[in-house]
This record gives sequence, structure tokens and C-alpha cells, in this order.
Amino acid sequence: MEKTFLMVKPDGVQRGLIGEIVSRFEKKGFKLVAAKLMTVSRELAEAHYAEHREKPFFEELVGFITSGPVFAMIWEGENVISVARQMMGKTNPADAAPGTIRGDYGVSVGMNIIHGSDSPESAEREIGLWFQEQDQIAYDKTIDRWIY
Ligand code: ABT
Ligand code: MG
Repeated sequence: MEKTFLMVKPDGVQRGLIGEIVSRFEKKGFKLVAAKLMTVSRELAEAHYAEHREKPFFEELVGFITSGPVFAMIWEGENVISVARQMMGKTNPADAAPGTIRGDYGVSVGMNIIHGSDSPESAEREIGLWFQEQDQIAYDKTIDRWIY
């Protein structure tokens, strides 16, 4: 089953949106596999955003993601990587449809509340970056037979 890395960014944590965001993915039918509230080191932030290292907004990005605690998660389910991205909405909340997380709660591209892996390759890379193998909990949910 597919897994993705999702993170409530510092703005989402400060605004009290952890529960709301977790609830959306739970209700959708995805399974939470790992989660932790944590502060982000500069080293981890730079590794996470390595693809943006040359971009003009890189410093701002690293500063933002290290500015307060984040809530890091691994979620599992059929097509969870692309479906979670759809549930998050477009990167710029101004373009994100109502009903998506960014569309409902975000205003600016710099503080867009949530991160989600954008491909199977980035999901694998980010899960390895943010979590240890033993952090992942394998368990069955009896409700799954009504979801799949
Ligand atoms: P992330 O989940 O943060 O990776 O966002 P997403 O994948 O939707 O968008 P990308 B393209 O990966 O943007 C990464 C972060 O960079 C910010 N950004 C992006 C800017 O501030 N200015 C820009 O012009 C662009 C293209 C938005 C994303 N995160 N934040 N916060
Ligand atoms: Mg991205």
C-alpha cells in the first residue's frame, strides 16, 4: 500500500489546525502510520527543501519551517500521494479550490499550512528523512473492509 509524508507546517500548528487536518485524512479513509510534534533543525530543513536550494525564496523557506514546531506524519492508503495533494490544494492558497486545506485556511504562498510529498520518489525520500523505520506502526483497522 502506498505511503506519503505529510506535515502541518509551523503556521498550521500555531493556528490550531493539527486536529482539523488529521481529521480530514482520517475521515477520507487513510491510515495514520506515524506522527510526531517536533522542532526542525536547519540541517533537516535544508535537506527537505534541497530541490529549492538555488531558488531566491530558499532562505525564507528554511527560516519559516524552522520557526516553530511542525507535526510530521506518515499516511497510508490507495493513491494516498496524489489524493493527499488534491486534498491540500494548490501551492498558492489564492489558487487552491474551496474545500481543500489551503483553499479553506490559507492566504499566502509563504505560509501554506501543510506539506505533502509530490511523487513516489519524494515520498520515499521524505519518509526516510523525517522518520526512522521503527517509528512506523503496522496495524489493521477493521473499518478497512468498508473502505476497500
Ligand atoms: P511544499 O509542500 O512546501 O513543498 O509545497 P508545494 O510542494 O505545494 O510547492 P513547492 B513548489 O514545492 O514549494 C515549496 C515551498 O516554497 C514556497 N514557494 C514556492 C515560495 O515561497 N515562493 C515561490 O515562488 C514558490 C514556487 C511555497 C512552498 N512552501 N511553503 N511554505
Ligand atoms: Mg513541494
